[in-house]
Amino acid sequence: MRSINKILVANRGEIALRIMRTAREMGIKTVAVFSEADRKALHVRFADEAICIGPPPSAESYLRTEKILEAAKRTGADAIHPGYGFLSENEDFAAAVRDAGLIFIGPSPESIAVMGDKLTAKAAVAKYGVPLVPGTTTPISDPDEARKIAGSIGYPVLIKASAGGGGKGMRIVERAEDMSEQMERAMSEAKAAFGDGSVFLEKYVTQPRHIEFQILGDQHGNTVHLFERECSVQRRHQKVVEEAPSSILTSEKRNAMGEAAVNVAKACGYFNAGTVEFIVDAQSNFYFLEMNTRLQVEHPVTEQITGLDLVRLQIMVAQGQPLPFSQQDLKINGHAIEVRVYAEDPANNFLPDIGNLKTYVRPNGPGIRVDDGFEQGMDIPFYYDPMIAKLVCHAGDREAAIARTIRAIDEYTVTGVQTTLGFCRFVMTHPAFITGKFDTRFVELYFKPSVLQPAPNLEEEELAAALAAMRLSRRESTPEAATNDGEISSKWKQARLQ
Ligand code: MV4
Repeated sequence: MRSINKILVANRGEIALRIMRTAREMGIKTVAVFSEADRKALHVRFADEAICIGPPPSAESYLRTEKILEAAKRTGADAIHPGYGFLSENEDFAAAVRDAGLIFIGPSPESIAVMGDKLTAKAAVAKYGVPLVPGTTTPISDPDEARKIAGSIGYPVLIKASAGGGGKGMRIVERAEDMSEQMERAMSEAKAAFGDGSVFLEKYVTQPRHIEFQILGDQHGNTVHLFERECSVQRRHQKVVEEAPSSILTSEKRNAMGEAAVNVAKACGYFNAGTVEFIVDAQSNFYFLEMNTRLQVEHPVTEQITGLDLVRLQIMVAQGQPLPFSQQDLKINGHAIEVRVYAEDPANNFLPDIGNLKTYVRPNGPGIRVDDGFEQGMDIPFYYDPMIAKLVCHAGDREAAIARTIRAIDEYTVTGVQTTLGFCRFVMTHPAFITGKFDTRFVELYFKPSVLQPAPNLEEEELAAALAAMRLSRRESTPEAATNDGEISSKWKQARLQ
């Protein structure tokens, strides 16, 4: 047991704030690091101390191990939380933090290394009886051998880069005659993108669902799972909506997958919070895909259904404390949905729409949680991920959580930049989403820009407000006029609520 007094958060935005809030509740001091683009950011204001670590590009600031370690030394921080992204899954960073005599609030560098490479990850978990997609567990470079394997598992097959992640470097092979060309392409792409040209083969699972399990391990060998998150609604490997629990899992399947997830963690001696990703086919067979060795963006849905604070648990585990509960103590309470609010224009191929948050009014009320890092009037910097906020709604069951999410989206008012709120509303109201009958092709199958109602500009909003006021005052005297104007203004109102 080594107690932490001051945490440096090696991150920015909503996740830096999220971590600092828990630290403060635990009586732990906080240090922010920031780039020159983030001088006025909320995480800088929230922290007890803040240190500038360089120019705006992440490669010159948030990705610089030596600057972060120097900031820790200068402020006397005794632990570093990496958040997600940036250096969070960099084994050299985790090792450098440990070698500087500081506590890394994350897993060991060895666990990060094993799970960072898909082939070493598959090899490690195979020994623990975790189901894998049929395919190879060693690199393959000979097209003849690849055709032989593909012939026995059946086409289509998928070529994946061992070092890749998030769908990068994947290639579908439909027929034997395409194998040589696709393998060559995959290997050279992987070499260029990751500096490692190793590829492997897997049977291509069609219509898959992406279901991931939150796991948590301590440094005494205890590991539990905190149930699943359904993340099938994605756009180009970018998650859009996440929910917990998944509407397709029976409790038997949940237990089986949870047990497999715990075994994945055990296979790499994992401690801290982590996520085990599974792909689930149309027959409900599940297969291990990869493990993310960090706190995830979508961790709040798990917090809402379990009542736990994952950051607090990460800090406790990092201090060497045992988990304060066992698997049998954990229960799912209700249903939670997270929608990601990006400064992107869904009508224009989701192009980032960075700029000034002219109006920024958050939804509120029962069951609403907004994790964000902005206030009205702030600029969204061009250099980083354009996520404005995560809107998390919790209710007694899935139907109520969907209704609550729609209500909250309609309360959310953002002007100055385009956002994905209207797109998320489209998802919430789509029959396939409502019935739970969807897979990772949801966006591809159902979304086109014309499904979005147009978002008005500010003058139009003012006009709408004036029309609404007129309608209200006339309704008392002349009903016909009210009906007529009422139609116009309700259209405006619908548009405004996007
Ligand atoms: C697959 C697959 C089908 N079959 N593997 C995409 C990202 C990476 N984590 C793995 N991915 C996939 N692996 C086999 N053998 C389909 C995907 C996939 C996917 C997975 C999860 C969520 C969204 C996805 C979108 C497209 C493809």
